[in-house]
Amino acid sequence: MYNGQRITVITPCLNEEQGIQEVLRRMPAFVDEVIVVDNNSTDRTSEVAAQLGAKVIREEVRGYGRSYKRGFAAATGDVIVTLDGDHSYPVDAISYLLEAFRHLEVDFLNASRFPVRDKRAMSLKHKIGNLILSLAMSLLYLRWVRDSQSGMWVLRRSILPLMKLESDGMAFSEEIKIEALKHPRIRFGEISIQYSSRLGEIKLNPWRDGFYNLWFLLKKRFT
Ligand SMILES: Nc1nc2c(ncn2[C@@H]2O[C@H](COP(=O)(O)OP(=O)(O)O)[C@@H](O)[C@H]2O)c(=O)[nH]1
Ligand SMILES: [Mg+2]
Repeated sequence: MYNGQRITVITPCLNEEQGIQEVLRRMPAFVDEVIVVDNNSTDRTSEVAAQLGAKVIREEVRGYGRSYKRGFAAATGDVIVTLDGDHSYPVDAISYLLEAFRHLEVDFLNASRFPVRDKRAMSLKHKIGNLILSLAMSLLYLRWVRDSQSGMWVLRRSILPLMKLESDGMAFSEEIKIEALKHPRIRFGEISIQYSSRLGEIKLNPWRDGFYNLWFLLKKRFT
């Protein structure tokens, strides 16, 4: 419980046995429920997560968005916090984000990774790609969003039925932000966090996912 609210943390994992250990070891005690959505990892992700107290859900169909939708359906907390299982997002900043969520009086808070202080955390290619995607989203929806691709958010569980979440893949990250910021009843905010280099291997394919996400933005805006 945090300020009288039940807190659920959701982490999608595909072969993150190394990262998920660090994430779960650092999980603050006030978190009521941790859900790890595993997509048939071939390493020990599920075992490690279960051992460290997470509720493990096995999703058969691959995909980042698909996994989040499974996790959301299983979540019971009032407030949901999300992050990757690769230990690149700051687990110890969850209380800071929950405080900001309350003080800014928002329903969806995006954790922006910019400015990136750790030089190894994000390549120049990723930074440029991210800037293009974030500028495109900001222009298409007339709302400044610095990090349209961040995987760390805080949201009230009660807003989930207000959003139409269709993407099963990496575009889910931008889709949930678009759904949040364009809905008149959802208050959207963004705040900076520290981002570090991930443990284990990256699952994102920068060119394929980058261009697909740009196309997804345009399609979502104009159809
Ligand atoms: N369950 C599940 N998790 C995934 C899938 N693809 C990526 N992930 C997880 O989603 C998070 C984001 O992927 P990552 O490779 O870190 O991408 P990046 O942070 O955008 O560079 C990580 O925790 C991955 O393990 C998937 O198909 N299924
Ligand atoms: Mg990551």
